[in-house]
Order: sequence, then C-alpha cells, then structure tokens
Amino acid sequence: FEIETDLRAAIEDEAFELHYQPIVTLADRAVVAFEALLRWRRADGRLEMPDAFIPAAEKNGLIVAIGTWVLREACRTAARWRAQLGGRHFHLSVNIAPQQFQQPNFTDQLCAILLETGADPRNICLELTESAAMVNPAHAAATVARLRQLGLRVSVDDFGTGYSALAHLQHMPVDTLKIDRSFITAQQAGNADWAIVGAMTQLAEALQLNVVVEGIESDYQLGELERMGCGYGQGWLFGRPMAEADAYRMIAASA
Ligand code: G
Ligand code: G
Ligand code: MN
Ligand code: NA
Repeated sequence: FEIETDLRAAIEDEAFELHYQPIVTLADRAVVAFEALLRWRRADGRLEMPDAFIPAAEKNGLIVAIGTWVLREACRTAARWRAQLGGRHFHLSVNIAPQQFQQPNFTDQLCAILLETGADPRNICLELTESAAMVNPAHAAATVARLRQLGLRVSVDDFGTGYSALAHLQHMPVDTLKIDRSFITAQQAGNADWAIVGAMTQLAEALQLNVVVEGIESDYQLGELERMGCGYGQGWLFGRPMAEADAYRMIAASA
C-alpha cells in the first residue's frame, strides 16, 4: 500500500504534471489539438509514467481525485491559450477514467471547473474508453449528450480494443474516434495490412465522426493513412508529449 500513501501525498502536494502531445491534420500537418498526458513528479525528481500508477489509482479509487486535478489543470491551460491565441480554435483532449466518468456529479463538477478556470467548453475534448461507456450504456449516452450540449467534444479513445464497440456506438453521440495505436504500430512498409484501419475509417465516415489515428511514427504510415482519408493524426512523427510551454510554442507557430 506504499503507492496509495504516496499517491495521497501527491494529490495533496499537486505533484502531478500534464505533458501535451500534438494532434495534427494529416493533409497539411497543421497543429489543431493536444492530448494532455499525466505524469507524476517524484520527490527525487523522477517522472513516473501513467502506466506505473494509474492502474493502482483505479483500484484504490484515487483516480477520481487525480482526474479532478487533471481536468482543472487542463482547463487552466485551455483558458490561458485561448486568451493568448486570440480566438483561434484549438482543442485540449483530456483522458477520463471510467470511474471518474461514472461519478453521479461528474458533469456538475466539470461545469464548476469550467466556470472557475474560465475555460471555454468548446476548447475541451473528453477522451472516454469503450469500457467507460459499457457499464451503463444508457446513462453514458445521456451524459455524453449533455456534454455535447455544453459544447465539449467527446471522443472514443483506444477505439477497436474494447468490447462491443459497435453495438453501442450508434447510440453514443460522440464526435470523434481515436483509432488505437496497436493497429498502426504493426503496419510497416513491405508487410502491411490496412484492412482493419480502412474499415474503421469507413465506419467513422458513415457515422459522420472525426478520426484521429494514434501512434503514427513513419512517413510510410502517414502516407497510407492520408490516402485512406483519415482526418487527424497523433504520434511521434509529429511530436512526443512535451511540457506546456513547448506545446504552446508549437501551436502558436503552426498555421
Ligand atoms: O504517454 P502515455 O504513457 O502518457 O499514457 C499511457 C496511458 O495512460 C494512456 O492509456 C493514457 O490514456 C493514460 N493516461 C494518460 N494521462 C491520463 C489521465 O490524465 N487520466 C487517465 N485516466 N488516464 C491517463
Ligand atoms: O491510451 P492513450 O491513447 O490515451 O495513450 C496515449 C499513449 O500513447 C501515451 O502513452 C503516449 O505517450 C503514447 N504514444 C503516443 N504517440 C505514440 C507513438 O507514435 N508511438 C508510441 N509507441 N507510443 C505513442
Ligand atoms: Mn488518450
Ligand atoms: Na489510445
């Protein structure tokens, strides 16, 4: 339980940081959004990655408090960028854990954070996994509808890796699918099979959803995805997760 004690102290001390990874249009690589990714700054200066502590936080419930900090921090950043970018549009994407999404007061708390930080809901995108929506699909659909009414974007993260993806998708008023990077990583020039990515892209098009393809690392992958008509991409080819100041410089410099 040492990690639980440490995580409680980290929440208390706000020992977390958000790093930001660019999301670009595949057609011209314009930077239009960033995904906020959580890191934990240990007392000795080490940076702990989410895979090392989010599973524990999900087990002991601390993910809800951590997720609240993440939302507030991302909204603070969004409010600052909005003022600095002078009306130019952008999105900050925030990962929402299933447990966090299922809190009965999730939407009310989010509204309070938007008010408190002055963030414009139109600059915020919430990334939900399929499992977040699966526990209670009807409640999830109603919550997503309310979030959309407030002006937020809602995307399905890690699309293609969860259960029963398609059965509930048609009732879920999300606006973006993020195709999981496992489908892209495998595709290397010379032995690629783009059938599944192509089918997911066509599905998104049929449902009039935006597509963000994750994990793009090579020009070969970029070229194929662009040819398939995918709208947006994220991956090391465009940029790794970076500090907020670097992310701001990148979006400010992009057309
Ligand atoms: O860079 P990366 O190692 O940052 O992220 C690994 C995983 O951690 C991803 O699956 C991502 O969705 C998840 N993750 C990153 N930041 C957050 C966060 O703020 N909240 C939640 N719930 N998950 C996050
Ligand atoms: O599950 P989610 O999509 O939220 O997590 C994003 C994760 O993917 C983060 O850990 C991020 O660092 C990682 N990531 C982003 N782009 C790439 C990439 O091009 N290659 C690899 N291997 N990982 C990536
Ligand atoms: Mn994500
Ligand atoms: Na993902």
